[in-house]
Amino acid sequence: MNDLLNKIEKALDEYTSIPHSHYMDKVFEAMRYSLLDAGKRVRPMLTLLFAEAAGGSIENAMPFALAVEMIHTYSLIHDDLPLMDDDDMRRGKPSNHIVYGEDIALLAGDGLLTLAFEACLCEKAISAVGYEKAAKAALVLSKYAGVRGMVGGQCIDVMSAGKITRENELFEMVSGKTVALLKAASIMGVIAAGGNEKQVKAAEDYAQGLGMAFQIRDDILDITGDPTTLGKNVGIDEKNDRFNYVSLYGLAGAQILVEQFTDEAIKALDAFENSTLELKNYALKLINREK
Ligand code: GRG
Repeated sequence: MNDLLNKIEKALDEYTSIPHSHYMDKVFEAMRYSLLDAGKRVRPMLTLLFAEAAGGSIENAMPFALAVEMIHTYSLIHDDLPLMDDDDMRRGKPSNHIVYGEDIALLAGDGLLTLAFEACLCEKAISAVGYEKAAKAALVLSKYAGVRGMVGGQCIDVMSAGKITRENELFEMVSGKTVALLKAASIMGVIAAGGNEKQVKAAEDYAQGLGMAFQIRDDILDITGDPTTLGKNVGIDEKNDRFNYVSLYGLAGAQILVEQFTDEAIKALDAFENSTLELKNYALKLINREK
């Protein structure tokens, strides 16, 4: 695991070391400030682990792992802006706009969003997996990151503040806001490895369970978590009048759901012939995560 994390870190650094004019110094610094040496790297880990599970290599899947982490980081930068969640701390340091200003933070997010698609379709990606798989992966990423996925879920979140009180609406919001990008991460790993449709479906099902568990644990940590360990502020949902799984089931009930959704994720792994022990252990590790 640590070896994979180091490889992701090194590749993110290399991929964002792009020659540029001095007018762009600040935006590149801002992009790298939020992207590098930060975060748990859940999404790129899923891409790499699913690539291995489907019989592929870490190296060939790496451009897609970088892409999903860049999209995730852009969403965090934009989410922290005063016009969204208005949060001043992220990944253990002041949020991007606190350091670079709102204009540069917006552009740094845009820069990461678009660079992600360049990573999927760059020369290295094409020579690793070929045009067809690279295009398929880019399509999956665009679908799950956009209005059909993460952006759609975020729209429900923004438009529904104080209004959602039913579980089916909450499920729809979380399936977009949090689950969709985890699905993209997992499916892209299978695609990069040349996996079959059954494996694509299994990766999707695993991410559905893991993503629900991940978000519900996030809701719990928003109440019980330590801001220093988490690297972000707590009490955000209450501040923003957001209904979540803890409002619905209480802390203990929500933790039971975390375990149930994790079980569902693990069951989906039966579709793979190669060992999926690391994916299983990864899901189990996230059940009691404190950050
Ligand atoms: C399009 C203007 C515009 C904004 C998009 C889509 C979006 C903003 C924000 C959604 C991002 C968000 C807060 C999703 C919730 C998912 C979640 C639990 C994120 C935290 O992920 P971790 O814990 O974070 O993996 P690290 O820092 O470890 O990577």
